[in-house]
Amino acid sequence: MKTRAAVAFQAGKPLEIVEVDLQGPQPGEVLVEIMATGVCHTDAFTLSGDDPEGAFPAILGHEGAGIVREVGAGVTSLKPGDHVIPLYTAECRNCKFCLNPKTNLCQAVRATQGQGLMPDGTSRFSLDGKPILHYMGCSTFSNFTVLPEISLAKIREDAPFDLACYIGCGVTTGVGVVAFDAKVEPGSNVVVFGLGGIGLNVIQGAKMVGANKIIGIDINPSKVEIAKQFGMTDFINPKEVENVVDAIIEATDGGADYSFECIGNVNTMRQALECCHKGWGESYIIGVAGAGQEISTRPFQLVTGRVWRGTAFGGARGRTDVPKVVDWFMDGKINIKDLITHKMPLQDINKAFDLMHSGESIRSVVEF
Ligand code: NAD
Ligand code: DAO
Ligand code: ZN
Repeated sequence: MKTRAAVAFQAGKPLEIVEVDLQGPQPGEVLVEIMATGVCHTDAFTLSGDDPEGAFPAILGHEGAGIVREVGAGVTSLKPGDHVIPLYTAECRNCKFCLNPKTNLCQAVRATQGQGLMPDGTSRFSLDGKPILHYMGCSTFSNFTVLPEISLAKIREDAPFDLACYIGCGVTTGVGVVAFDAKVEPGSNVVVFGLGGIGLNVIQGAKMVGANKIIGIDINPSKVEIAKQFGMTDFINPKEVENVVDAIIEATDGGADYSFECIGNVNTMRQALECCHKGWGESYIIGVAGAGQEISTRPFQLVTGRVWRGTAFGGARGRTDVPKVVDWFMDGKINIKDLITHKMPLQDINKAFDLMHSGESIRSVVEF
């Protein structure tokens, strides 16, 4: 079949809207009509050429929601008409990783996914007979896309696509790290570094589980209003205090119970660890630092009980946990609407990248 897609032909160049060829689902695969997709920093990172795994031409996008249109042989958990969210972290429920309760990093399709290919080592997309690569196993910047069955979470049908798509990355990453990874207890003091699309979701996750103080850290004071709306109780601008770590320790009677780095900066990662309470404070790295960068701290920070951890996709096991996050949203426990600051049709998708780079948007959503 033919499908409209925004193709990244080259690093650093705008996406081009073209009709591409899409081969139908092979055994174990599913054809999905994407109804809406968010545009995330990771798409921009890959498009910029800085992503060591980035390869072109490719159809980017990994934060979508849509409807199953066809299933390949052997697919048992999905049928045409089902509403789904694509998963950039699959959940096969069978690999060594899925069988270990300590991780959500299913490896069943990891190797081929990283090469922009389906599990059989080929691409379903092509143009003029030449293959176009998939991206993060999702390629949601295409009206129709093909994914492995294990890379799709079935969701309830009353969830609106234009908001639910954000659950495919940003919402689950932020809310999930609080609920699934850190398991933040009610009454905890929480510190969130970076009040962007991820940090605001950490804040609303912390509010949802009943945190006490939720302290936001950002160098951009324009984020304060929306962060307060999502549950931030205190704000510290590092530019306005002598030492941000000392300011947090003072505001929390000794340090954070939990801190979350949602920037991708190795200096703020260190601050996030060192602002944790002696004896038990846990710091989670969510932000992705540039290739080759390294973190450091004095080992005595760990000897004295602080814990440094990292997380991908909020620790969520996609097929199991994404439907739960959709329920939280539909039950009014989390707010997505106010984080979607811009919407546009596919032909204007490059504007979403401009809005992101200028800091004007929290999340742009493309509707097909
Ligand atoms: P964003 O750009 O929307 O937000 C970043 C915020 O950090 C901004 O508000 C900015 O003003 C603030 N900031 C920048 N430098 C700062 C500094 N030195 N001190 C304090 N604040 C500072 O980004 P986002 O979409 O929220 O993504 C955040 C990070 O999370 C990115 O690195 C992204 O790649 C990563 N991410 C990780 C996962 C995961 O699963 N681990 C998933 C999605 C995104
Ligand atoms: O190596 O098993 C693996 C999967 C790694 C996925 C890590 C994702 C980290 C976050 C990147 C940004 C997500 C949009
Ligand atoms: Zn697995």
